[in-house]
Amino acid sequence: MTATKKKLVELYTNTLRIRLFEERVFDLFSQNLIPGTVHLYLGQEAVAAGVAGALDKKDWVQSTHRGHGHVIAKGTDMKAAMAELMGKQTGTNKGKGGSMHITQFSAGVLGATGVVASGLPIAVGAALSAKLRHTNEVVACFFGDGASNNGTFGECLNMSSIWRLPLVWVLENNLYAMGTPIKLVCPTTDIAKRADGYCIPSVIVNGNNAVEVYDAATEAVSRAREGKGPTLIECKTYRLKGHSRFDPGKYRPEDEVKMWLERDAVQTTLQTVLEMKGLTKAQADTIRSQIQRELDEATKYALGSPHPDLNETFTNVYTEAR
Ligand SMILES: Cc1ncc(C[n+]2csc(CCOP(=O)(O)OP(=O)(O)O)c2C)c(N)n1
Ligand SMILES: [Mg+2]
Repeated sequence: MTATKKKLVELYTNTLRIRLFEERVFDLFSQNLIPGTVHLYLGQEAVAAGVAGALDKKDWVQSTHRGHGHVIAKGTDMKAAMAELMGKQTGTNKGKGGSMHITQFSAGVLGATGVVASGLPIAVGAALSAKLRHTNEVVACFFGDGASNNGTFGECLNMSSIWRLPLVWVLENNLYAMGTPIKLVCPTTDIAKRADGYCIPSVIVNGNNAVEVYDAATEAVSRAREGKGPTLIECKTYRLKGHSRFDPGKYRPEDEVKMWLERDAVQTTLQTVLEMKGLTKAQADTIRSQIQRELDEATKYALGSPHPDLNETFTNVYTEAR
């Protein structure tokens, strides 16, 4: 275990921040205050918290359609993220992106994307850019088990390996791609094995424990920064809700859901941090109250923000004519 006491506090705080943010988003979405759709990150919080904890501010993350947790863990302003979800002018993308396009370069967030597996080539490009510019920056790219069956997965892993790019591939294996169980579409549930074919070292971790994810990510980030190339981290995890909107996720067996509820990410991370004496129970309670206040402020800010002006309909949407 490599985490300092300060880091342990950060890991737990970020895991809980994402959980409470997503619970609030679910509530606001149910009240029709968030348009479009949302893919909640509930259940997978420890992955983003652990990976972001191993990155520096100058490093980058590439997100997915299930991206709220990734961008918040990397330091995206919670007010701007909430405003973006509501389509408000004060949002990260001036209200024109919404849930699946939250982007904040100043926080090191390359962006979320609604196109499954489209983040992988973007991450390869960003890592190649960092390498050519000698910036010493590292890129962490999140993607799902479903995305690993897309052709870009093979192309991108190959390129990242042959060019020794400063990349960390973070595979969030939550066992489902929409309603399709992984067992139906993958010959193995340990997708990390595929990295061997590209000579990329890989590791499988409990994605519901931010401390375990952090340890693996720290090693992967060091390798990347030292010019030794990419690592793939497969995080075993589970989403607590359905795929999106009001999908009740009824296709999942009850005993499977029960087993994963017993491995809850917030509880597992808290237990580890308490055992490692990073926090006391009383301190953990104080952290929860602080996050609730932060969240109340972000919600109030987003609700009180204006929608984009009609005159700005096409601003930042198309490139200017030359
Ligand atoms: C190229 C493409 N194909 C299909 C879809 C529809 N779609 C949205 S999410 C999803 C499942 C993705 O599964 P996974 O990568 O495991 O991510 P998870 O939803 O489990 O986080 C699919 C098929 C899409 N958005 N883009
Ligand atoms: Mg999945």
